[in-house]
Order: sequence, then structure tokens, then C-alpha cells
Amino acid sequence: MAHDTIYALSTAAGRAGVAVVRVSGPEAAHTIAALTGKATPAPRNAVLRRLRDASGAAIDEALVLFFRAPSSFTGEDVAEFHIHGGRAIVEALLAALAGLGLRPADAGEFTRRAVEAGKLDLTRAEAIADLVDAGTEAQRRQALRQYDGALADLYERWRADLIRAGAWSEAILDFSDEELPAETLTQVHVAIRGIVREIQHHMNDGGRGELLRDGLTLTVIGPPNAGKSSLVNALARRDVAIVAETAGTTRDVIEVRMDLGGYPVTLADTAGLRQAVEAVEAEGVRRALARADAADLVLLLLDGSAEAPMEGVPAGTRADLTVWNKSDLPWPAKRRGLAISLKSGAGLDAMIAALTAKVRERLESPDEAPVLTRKRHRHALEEAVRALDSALAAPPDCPELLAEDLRLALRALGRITGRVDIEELLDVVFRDFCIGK
Ligand SMILES: Nc1nc2c(ncn2[C@@H]2O[C@H](COP(=O)(O)OP(=O)(O)OP(=O)(O)O)[C@@H](O)[C@H]2O)c(=O)[nH]1
Ligand SMILES: [Mg+2]
Repeated sequence: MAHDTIYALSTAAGRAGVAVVRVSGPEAAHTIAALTGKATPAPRNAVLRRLRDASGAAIDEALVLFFRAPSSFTGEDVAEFHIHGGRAIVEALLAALAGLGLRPADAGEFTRRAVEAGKLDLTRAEAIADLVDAGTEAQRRQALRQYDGALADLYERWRADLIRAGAWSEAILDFSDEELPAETLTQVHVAIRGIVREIQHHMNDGGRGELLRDGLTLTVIGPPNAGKSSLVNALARRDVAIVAETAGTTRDVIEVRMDLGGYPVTLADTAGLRQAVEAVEAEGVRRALARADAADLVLLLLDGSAEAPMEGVPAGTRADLTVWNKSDLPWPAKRRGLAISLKSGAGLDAMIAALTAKVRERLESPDEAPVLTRKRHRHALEEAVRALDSALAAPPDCPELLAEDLRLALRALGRITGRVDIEELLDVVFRDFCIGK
């Protein structure tokens, strides 16, 4: 299908040193000629040109680049205009492009065209979105790995294995028993079981890749006045929650997004846990416990100087990390665990290190294997496993069922990378079996 020519501001809107406007489609070269009044520069050669609108009025001095299809991001002819990043300049250039009859690009349309042109598979296209969204180091690393094809390679390998197994099963269908080795069906089953095991291992990762994209939730709970709000403020490095001597200061759940040692964390401060006397505080306590229940990690903060530090904390309350605060005050007893003082700052670095280690444990994969990063992938993998289980359960005298289930599994896997092509299966049938008939 022939595409029209689209344009968009590719850098962030607003005032900046430089702004880049990108044009993709058959009219890209003509667009450069129309705006500069000069010949299109050689591909991938930056030239300095004055841009003018249709009336001949100067818009700006720009660095102009041309990429000839298919050697461009979208696989089409692409023009890039690097202009000064002032709002009026950007507006004037976009208006001039509209005046040339080009269409403003839809969200993601450049990347979509790249996928359609076979420049990128879907997992790499998604990785571009993740790279742009990455707010922390760990998110950037994960997105870059996916962009480099870690996931595409993995899913494509499973697909290739399945295509092979599928080819065998199609052969069972097409040829009589005498023509095929007796162990063909066993081989198909062994291959399928191997793939199912690998997919399940990949899915059974505690959702760490998805968590890393979304950010992990860390909830701070503890009795009133333990210093929970002080801790949240210290971690977030800003005054997000009110700190006061009155026990029961925090009533609602207060959330703040932060970067903990390179990991994205949504930190929640909660109401102090105790037998509340009035309804609003009781509701706060209920929400605190509910939030702790739903959190990825729970930090229990206790006041080391208190006579009964656990008072109010329901038995069995989950705590992934227990921290004792107020080490600057005399303590009535020795406390086991991390000791800090939010007043003096003592022990804070060690506590942050311990917390970061917990977060890392939840988010990083223990081996070097690529991690699942999206629900979309997980759903497709689940579907593939279901189809493969059903393929394994197909009665031996019914190879049609097995072949059909394999096709379903293949299609599910193909949807992840965007490659869904049953023709490939036939190619392998004819290649692997040298059928001269
Ligand atoms: N001496 C001492 N006081 C502290 C320390 N940390 C916090 N405080 C004080 O303890 C009081 C309660 O602190 P908050 O951070 O509001 O405690 P909270 O756990 O959020 O309390 P609620 O919101 O009421 O549940 C305040 O007066 C703080 O200044 C500490 O390490 N040492
Ligand atoms: Mg508080």
C-alpha cells in the first residue's frame, strides 16, 4: 500500500536549543526542494539551508538531512529539519509543511511504518516507546536490551523450533506411516515439551520485567509517630508528607514516585497502625493495611525508643524489611535489625542500601536471560502454552488436532513479534522432507 507523506515535531514541544521536524513518505525529497529552493542534498549528508514558506518568507536557518528509502528509520524517504527550538519557528515550519499538502503524523506512526517496512519487529518498536519513557537507569537498560532484540531473538527462536515441529506434524498428516520414521511423533512431542518448559521458565519470573516498566510499590507501615512520614520525606528528598509530634498525623495514603538506586519506586506513606478512636483515623488504618497487602514491598518502621514498639501492629502483618527508628534516643531494650535515626541521619545509608538490594532482587533477573516486559507478550505466551498442552494431549491417531494446535501456538508467538506467516511452515515442510512429489 502506498503511503502518504507525514510530518511531525520529533523533539519535545516547548522552548529548546534545537527542534527536529521529521518528514516521511514519497514527498520527502520534494519537501526539501520546496522549502530550501535547492536540490535535495546527498543522502545522510547534513547541509545548512535557509527554509522559506510558500510566499518566500524566511522561516529559519536549518540543518537539513535526507535519507533515501529503504535506508531510513521508516524504510521510506525521510527528511529531517533541525531548526532552532523556538515555538514560533516550529509552528511556522509545521504550517509550511501542511501548506505543501503533507499530513500530520498520528501518534507512533513513524515507528508503525518502520514495522510495516520490516525495519523493526513489534518488540523493538515497543522498546523504542520504553526507551523514550525510561525514567531510571534500570528501565533504560531493560529497554535497550529489548531494542537490541533480546526478546525478539528469544521468541523467534521458539517460533523457529515450533515451525520445525509443525513441519514434522504436517508430514505425519500428509504421508502414510510407511513413508515416515516411526519415531516422528515422539520427536514432535519431545520438541514441544522442550519449548513449553522454556516458555514457562520465562513466564515464571515474578513479573519483574513488567514491574520494572511500571515501577515497584513500596509501602511504609508502622505505629503512629514511628517516623514513617519522616522516612518517606528522607527517601523522596522532599517534603511530601506532614511530620508532627501528634500521633495520628497521617490519615490518607500519600504516594510519591522516586528513583531508588536506579529503580523506579512508588513510595507510599500511610496512617499509623493503632486501635483508632475516631472514624477518619480508623479508615486511614484500614487503607494502610490494604495498601500494605497490595504492595510489592512492605517496610515496617518501628520506634526503638518505645516501650511497646509493636503495639497496634496486627499479628501476621507482612514486612519485607523491619527498620528501627530513633536510635538517637535511649532504647529500653536491644533491637534486632536495622537501626536508624531520621533525626541525625545515622544508619540511613545502610538502610537505603538494604532497601535497594530488596528492590533489585525483585526487579533484576538472576541470570542473563531476557525478561518479559509486557502483558501483551505474557498473554500471547499463555495462549501458546495452552495450545501446546492441547497439542501434546491430542490422540496419536489424530495428527490433525496436533497440527492445528501447533498452528495456533505459532500464531500466538508470531503475534508478539508481529510475524504471523503460515507459509513459512510449508516452506520448512518442503525443505526438511525433500518431497519430490
Ligand atoms: N528523636 C527522634 N525523633 C524523630 C525521629 N524521626 C522522627 N521523629 C519525630 O517523631 C515524630 C513523628 O514523626 P512522623 O514522621 O510524623 O511519624 P509518623 O510515623 O508519620 O506518624 P503518624 O503519621 O502520626 O503515624 C515527629 O515529631 C518527628 O520529628 C528520630 O529519628 N529521632
Ligand atoms: Mg505520618
